[in-house]
Amino acid sequence: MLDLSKLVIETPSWGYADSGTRFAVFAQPGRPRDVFERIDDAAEVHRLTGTAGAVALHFPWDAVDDYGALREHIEARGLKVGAVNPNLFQDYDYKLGSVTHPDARVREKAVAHLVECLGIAADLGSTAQSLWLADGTNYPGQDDLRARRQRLHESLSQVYAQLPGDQELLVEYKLFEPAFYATDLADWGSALLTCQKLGDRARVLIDLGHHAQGVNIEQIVALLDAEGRLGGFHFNNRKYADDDLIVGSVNPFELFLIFFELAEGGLPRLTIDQSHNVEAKVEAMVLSIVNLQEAYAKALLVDRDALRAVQEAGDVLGGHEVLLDAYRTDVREVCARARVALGAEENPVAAHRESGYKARMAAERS
Ligand code: LRH
Ligand code: MN
Repeated sequence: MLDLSKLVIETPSWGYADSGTRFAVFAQPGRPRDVFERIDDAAEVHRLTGTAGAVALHFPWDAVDDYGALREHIEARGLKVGAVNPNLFQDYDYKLGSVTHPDARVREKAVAHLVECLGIAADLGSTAQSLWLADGTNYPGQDDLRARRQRLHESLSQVYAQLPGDQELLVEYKLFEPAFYATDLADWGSALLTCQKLGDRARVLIDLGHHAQGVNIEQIVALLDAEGRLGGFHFNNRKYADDDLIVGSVNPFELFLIFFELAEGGLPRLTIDQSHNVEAKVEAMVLSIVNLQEAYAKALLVDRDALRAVQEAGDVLGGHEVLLDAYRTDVREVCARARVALGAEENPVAAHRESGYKARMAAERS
């Protein structure tokens, strides 16, 4: 019997809210109007799927006056607070960078926001800071690349020194955008070096949309996991750049291979990071969780002893065919039974459509 209870996936509060591209934001009827309604949608996704038991929050997007009340609202709906995501990419002062900015006053402001988020996480019972920096430059010569690196480490070490004992720091890298010449944390290597400089509770977060075309992400998973520095994931999928599409919707085989590597070690923090620009947001999140459940179930099917035997025998295709055997297995039925065992829906997407939740929210939240 497949056991999905170990799969605790964080859905992102921002995945339920308005989102779009620089060209347009298409507001959807029934969209949540505040963090409390975003939590309600996250709870509905967990009710349907059984493995979306936590919600990642973003600040100041989810800021409230009373974090105790917010925590109560989240826990009353059977959810846990996932990672806390600071925001150092929207304030005007951060145009030329935040913790890497040439001006010390701007760096101090950025560090103050990061320290504030340590307190918010403590109030909410969150055990992780999930840090993505938009910091970078657009033209050669715009700034000194080494000086920016030094500022980055000086600023983050001030924050790390104040990191409460039960919290970890997840460092997310991204190849480009919004910077289009040099991004200060552009790849796994620069993120890993930064984590090693900061301390043991600093680990790397992999966002599937943050790599150059053709990069072997499952190999990065294996490498970081072997170093004990794999902190977490932002699951989504892309065809071109940071498209933030539904996980598994473009390259389900890659997702399977990532879970194959993950199943080898322990599961790190698993978070969805998507923006649903034209598709129904709650249904998109439900389908994303189902895709993750199925990739995980297929990865658990791999006959690792058989795989090791053919690999040691140098049987080139033997190993590939062992993986294909698991990947080609239809796990929809075993996942349905596993969800029912968790008190969730056999077919969450169909159940969501039949529930009338979308229409009800459109009426209630008009
Ligand atoms: C940056 C990113 C980051 C979030 C943001 C919403 O592209 O992946 O993780 O803060 O999206
Ligand atoms: Mn991300």
